[in-house]
Amino acid sequence: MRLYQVTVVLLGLATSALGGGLVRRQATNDSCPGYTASNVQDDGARVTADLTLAGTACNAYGTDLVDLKLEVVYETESRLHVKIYDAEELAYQVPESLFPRPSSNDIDPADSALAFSYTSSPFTFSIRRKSTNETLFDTSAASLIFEEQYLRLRTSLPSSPYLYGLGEHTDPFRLNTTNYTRTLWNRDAYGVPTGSNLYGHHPIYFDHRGSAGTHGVFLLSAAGMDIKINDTDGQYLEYNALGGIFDLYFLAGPTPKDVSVQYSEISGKAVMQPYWGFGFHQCRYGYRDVFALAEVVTNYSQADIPLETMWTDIDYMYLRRVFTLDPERFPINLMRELVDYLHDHQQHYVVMVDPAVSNRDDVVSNTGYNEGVEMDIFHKNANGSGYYTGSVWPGPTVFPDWFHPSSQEYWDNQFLRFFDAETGVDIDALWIDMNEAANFCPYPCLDPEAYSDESGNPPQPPPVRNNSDRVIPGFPQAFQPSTSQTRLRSRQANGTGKYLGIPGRDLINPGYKINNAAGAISMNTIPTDVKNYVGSYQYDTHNLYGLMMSIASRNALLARRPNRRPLIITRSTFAGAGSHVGKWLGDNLSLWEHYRTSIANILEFASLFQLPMVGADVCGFGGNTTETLCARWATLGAFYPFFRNHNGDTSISQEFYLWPTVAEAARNAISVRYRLLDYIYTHLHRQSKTGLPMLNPLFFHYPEDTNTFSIEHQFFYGDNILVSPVLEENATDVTIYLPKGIFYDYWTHEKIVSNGSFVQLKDIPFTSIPLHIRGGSIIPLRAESTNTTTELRKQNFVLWIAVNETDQAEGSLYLDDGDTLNQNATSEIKFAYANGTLAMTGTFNYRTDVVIQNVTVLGSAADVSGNSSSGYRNGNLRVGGSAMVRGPISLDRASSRSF
Ligand code: MIG
Repeated sequence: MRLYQVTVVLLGLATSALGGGLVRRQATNDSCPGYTASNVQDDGARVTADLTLAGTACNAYGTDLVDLKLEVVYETESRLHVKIYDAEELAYQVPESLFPRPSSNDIDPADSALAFSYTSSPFTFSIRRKSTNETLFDTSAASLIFEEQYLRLRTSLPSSPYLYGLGEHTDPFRLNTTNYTRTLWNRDAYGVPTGSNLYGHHPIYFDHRGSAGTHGVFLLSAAGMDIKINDTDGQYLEYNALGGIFDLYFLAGPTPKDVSVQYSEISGKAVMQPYWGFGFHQCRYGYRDVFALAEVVTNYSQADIPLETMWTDIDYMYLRRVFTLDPERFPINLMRELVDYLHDHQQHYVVMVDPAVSNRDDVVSNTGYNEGVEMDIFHKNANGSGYYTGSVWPGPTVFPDWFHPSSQEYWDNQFLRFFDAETGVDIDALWIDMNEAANFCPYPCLDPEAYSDESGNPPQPPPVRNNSDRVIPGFPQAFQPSTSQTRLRSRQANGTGKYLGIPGRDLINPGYKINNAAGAISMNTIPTDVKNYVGSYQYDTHNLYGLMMSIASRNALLARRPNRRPLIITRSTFAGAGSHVGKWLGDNLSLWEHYRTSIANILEFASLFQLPMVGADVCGFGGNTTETLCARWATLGAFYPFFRNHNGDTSISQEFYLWPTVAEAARNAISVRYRLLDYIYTHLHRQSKTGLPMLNPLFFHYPEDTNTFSIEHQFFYGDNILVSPVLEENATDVTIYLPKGIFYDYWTHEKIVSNGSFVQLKDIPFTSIPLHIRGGSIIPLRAESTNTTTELRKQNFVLWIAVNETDQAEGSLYLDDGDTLNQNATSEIKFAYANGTLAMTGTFNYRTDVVIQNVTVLGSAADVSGNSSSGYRNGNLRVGGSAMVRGPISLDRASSRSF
């Protein structure tokens, strides 16, 4: 290796591994020499060059690499790929198996929307949008630094840019532009604090420049990093990474939606979800036994609130050990009866699985551990001896090494056994947690026995509850008082190599300290010097752990139910995760603030990161919710793609039926959600095919309307339903922005012609939520809501035609069986309305008896009187416009009707 061997001893650089102190040597960076380009080869679509360190190494945080390579590829008309990597090709690169690279068309640069240019000495490059001659990216802002453990690249930006993305975070949707650091290092982040690194790693940003266009920049890197945005020294964005390479994709847009589509060509297309996954889910941490689950199911049904899926947290496990059942509280026979009951009632069941496996084998046999030992798939200690032992819920635990070639077989086996449909817990979907990976034992983990929760307590089983007084109507005998009592008793790595990481680094204490909120990078996770089976280290692959568990889990669900779409909800993600799984946003709190920020957070995942099946814990996870917060949150959550009430173990209960207002809010909201289920399902299908997002921030629709650029509390559900929740505690009004155009109040069908203004909506009860339909759209709805999505699929459709200024509208409807992985008969129907005629075209292969039973043209009848709040006041749906029934319209064939 031709590395500078000069070791500059930097005084003050030594910091404690435990403290994770933030020693910065920014001053040193300024003396870094950068690189000189030579041997430039330009064959049109591809430009390559050698980059050589241009002077004395600055060794800011380690050793400068002397020889780099540049590769620029004009991959498509709208995508330009710039890669700066070490000539030796040792620095870590994310394997193709985890992040398949898009293929390049190697186009003629003349056909590209973007142009790459460079200066040789020092080497800098810039990316320009040719149509406007606008510079999008310009690295002359600071010298390039490429060290063994520190990489820096800075681009200058126009002042006060509109940047979005770089998740996962709970900061404003439009990112701060001054003195701002976004740290990416996946972490168990209880309370989802702002200004800190959270569970997921998505290094893409959208740079929106209004009428000058939008572009995207994706850094394909798994490295821990700080991305700094500031305006000292000119406005800039700067990557500061702990390793990897600069693997940058520039996406030309020019519209925000174009960028989403172009990113989907890199990240992979979102995975299709089962239809029932859009039903309402109930969960909490702390359901103490199977009776408690049954009670909740019954209570929902008695309250007449549709419950699609019952969830169970780690409570079901024997002392929190994965792949075991607590034989007293969650005995297998009752678990099977519970699941049978749910299935008989067209409901579903989901449990949590954590990656960490308890290393104890007592009382209840720990097959998950024993088989893992037999297959030797757990992570070894950094010194190679024995398994690395940390602490998670069950106390001392080991961690699957997803790089181990047998890890998939191991995971499949656990799922096939524990979730066996005939003898095990017959789950319908899966919830995976703690996969950052989270570890309660701080680094260095000297006593894994000592930590099994955040406060360091050993695992405590909940007290057994006397069931003699518990009547659970509708459940089988085994759940009733007479019988419940009796039931209750009842080799080492291959060494480093290509792309596996530069050898000889300090994998625990890199010189540059990212701003990890947990402290040092090994803190509360698998230590970063732990080697993966293939020879790479957690130092480089930490951020991939959740993605790898996601992929293994999806495969394992497919192993037990081939050809059924797996619904998997994960906490930790990496770029591209949306093509495998859905995600929830982790441990928010029952705060109005978190209710509000959830909107930007779901938009980030659905619209920017191509992970559309996303939702926050409705009513809040930590802390105690209130009746009004939970009511409002029920109505907002109904417009999250993934809609689940989930709660922490020490919080007061928050099932929707517990307060009258919340119950009514939930009934209203679920009813709207279900009636619109095919509408949003159609959008998910579209996103899975094209990358066009199923949720839209306002600026996605109105990219030239500057009023929309910072809006983060309103969004479009699908393309056409504007959701504008009330935002403040005790408030019954909200000021919303209605972009220029025609809108129709969802509840009253009142037509609103907006010239692009902020309007105040008043008298919005806690049981409702303002919704507006965009003029120009046709919305397919089920005629009635139902108790389950299985019943919903038997309902006829109605169409609401919301015409635009020229009395036209269009919409679409996708139909399939809702569950099969490989569909063989689907319908993709386009509706178009013009000149009083509704035309249906498309493909019509999905067989159904369901028809369109009526069609309503909104706002076509004489005025609907009253202001926009009147519809809320009495809670009734008042239909303005004319409902036209012209006999049922079949969904089997193209047709055309005049009205
Ligand atoms: O450290 O399984 O985010 O949803 O209820 C907490 C218990 C572990 C964190 C998850 C949360 C879940 C909880 N888990």
